[in-house]
Amino acid sequence: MTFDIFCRVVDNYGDAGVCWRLARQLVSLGQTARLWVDDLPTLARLAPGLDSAADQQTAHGIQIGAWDAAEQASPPRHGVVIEAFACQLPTRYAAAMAQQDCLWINLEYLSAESWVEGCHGLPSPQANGIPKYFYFPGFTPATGGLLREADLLERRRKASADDRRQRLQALTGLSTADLPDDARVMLLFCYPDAPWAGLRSALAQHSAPTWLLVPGPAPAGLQDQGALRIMPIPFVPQARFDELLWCCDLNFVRGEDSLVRALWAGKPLVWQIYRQDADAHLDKLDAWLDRARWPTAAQALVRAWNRQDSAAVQQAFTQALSPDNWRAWQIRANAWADELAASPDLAQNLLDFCQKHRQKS
Ligand code: TRH
Repeated sequence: MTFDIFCRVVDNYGDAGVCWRLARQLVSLGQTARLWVDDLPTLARLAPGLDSAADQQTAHGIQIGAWDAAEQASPPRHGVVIEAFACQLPTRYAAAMAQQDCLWINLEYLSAESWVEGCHGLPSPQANGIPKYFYFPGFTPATGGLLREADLLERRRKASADDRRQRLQALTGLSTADLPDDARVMLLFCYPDAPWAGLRSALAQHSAPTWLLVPGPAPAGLQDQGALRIMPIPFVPQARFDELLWCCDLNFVRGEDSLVRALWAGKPLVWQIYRQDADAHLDKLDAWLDRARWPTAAQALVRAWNRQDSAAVQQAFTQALSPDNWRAWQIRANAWADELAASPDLAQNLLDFCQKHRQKS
């Protein structure tokens, strides 16, 4: 099948990150993928080697087109058109879809809320004469699932046998010879409003040393203190982002795609969810925490992190790092990754969904 994926970058990296990952997955499943994106420089940060100025190019088997060029393009005959995150297709292109007998999918944002199960896969009638199907990623078999490459957990297992210092050095350029044996390595990938002062206090006073890896410049004021060392690192290509997560004992992640990758790492993680109006994101966070079933202190840490409450972060983090809580958190994180991996991944589910619809029509 041919998949045309449309992506508008609202901000940050997640919109392009999810679409690029999905396109790569579909190609690896033997499908044809075209990706139309309105912000090539952002995509090129995730996939170095792309030409940020080219209207058309092919990379990793994916045809990549600038958004403006899509207005002149034809939808693929009997193909699938994926509108990522309700990004609104170009008018002329959308008008041509019925004649080309396309299947129209709106790929939604990830949510752990239970209503998602009831809405996943539902059609909604559209002005161009064909229905648009809502496709919800999610954490249960009644949803569209989570993106996961077929060999991901096997690659993770193999990487765990490698020397961490060497892996980290090769990936980030950090000189890791003086990484203490008993140090914890943590990644801090968060939004600018994260209450990092609480994290700094908890780690500075902790009995074991911590190396905190910060992609890009660290927030002003987040400096070495006590047992804590701050290590700015470069942004790694998306294809190697998992390796970075695997090197760490705990990953602070954000948005959508880095959350899913940190889940597959099978390690403790702290998620900073993308903010929504009227604090709607806090309900989404609670729904996710219900499924995560972290130890109580780890749950309190995630809530405090998302409420910008530094004092509560310091207290909960200190508790979450106590030997019993830490062990319980590690065990649960690993078990949850295995539980989630028992379901088919999002790209395979999507392909099955489209093939079923094609057979019916
Ligand atoms: O960057 P994000 O916050 O992106 C988004 C957007 O804000 C979007 O509008 C919003 O809707 C969505 O979140 C929920 O977080 P995310 O989704 O984790 O995307 C980050 C991407 O960057 C992900 O694909 C991983 C990648 N990445 C790298 O490839 N290398 C790196 O070094 C780092 C730190 C990240």
